[in-house]
Amino acid sequence: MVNAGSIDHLHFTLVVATWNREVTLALETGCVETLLANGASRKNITVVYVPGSWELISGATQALRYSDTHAVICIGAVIRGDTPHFEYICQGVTVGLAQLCATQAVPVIFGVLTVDNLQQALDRCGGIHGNKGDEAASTAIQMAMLKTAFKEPSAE
Ligand code: RBF
Repeated sequence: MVNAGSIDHLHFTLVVATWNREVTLALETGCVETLLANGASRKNITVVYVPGSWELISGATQALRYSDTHAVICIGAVIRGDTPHFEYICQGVTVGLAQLCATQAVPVIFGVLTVDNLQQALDRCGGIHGNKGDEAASTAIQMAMLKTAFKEPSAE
């Protein structure tokens, strides 16, 4: 549990890539369950889908521009293949989302697995290494609450 106080007024947006859907479905489910377990209201959780992790950048940009969300959680799974494509996608998505983090006040959470094979992905979406979707949700809650800290009068 994240010790964050009440979060039922906060709005969370998940942008989920459907490439490697078995993995991103498990990440998405873990993420939503953790948000709900920490007190998020189901009506304040929006889930939208994009084709691949590359499109997470546009999806997150649109969520920031067209909604009043308190945090955007990007979920994807990039699995290394036989071509350099993996490197290009990973770098593009990482840089693109980092750019949003650096320029937007609403937090953008990086819930993207970048792994060598499917087993490594399965290990991280409900397997031996936990579920990175859960971690993305906890991070989103913490970061969405941060704004409140700046607005509270400081204790003298
Ligand atoms: N998207 C993913 O989210 N994960 C992948 O592992 C992945 N591998 C790809 C491999 C190739 C060769 C191509 C062409 C695309 C891949 N994509 C993957 C899709 C990519 O993120 C994007 O949706 C497309 O390139 C269309 O812009």
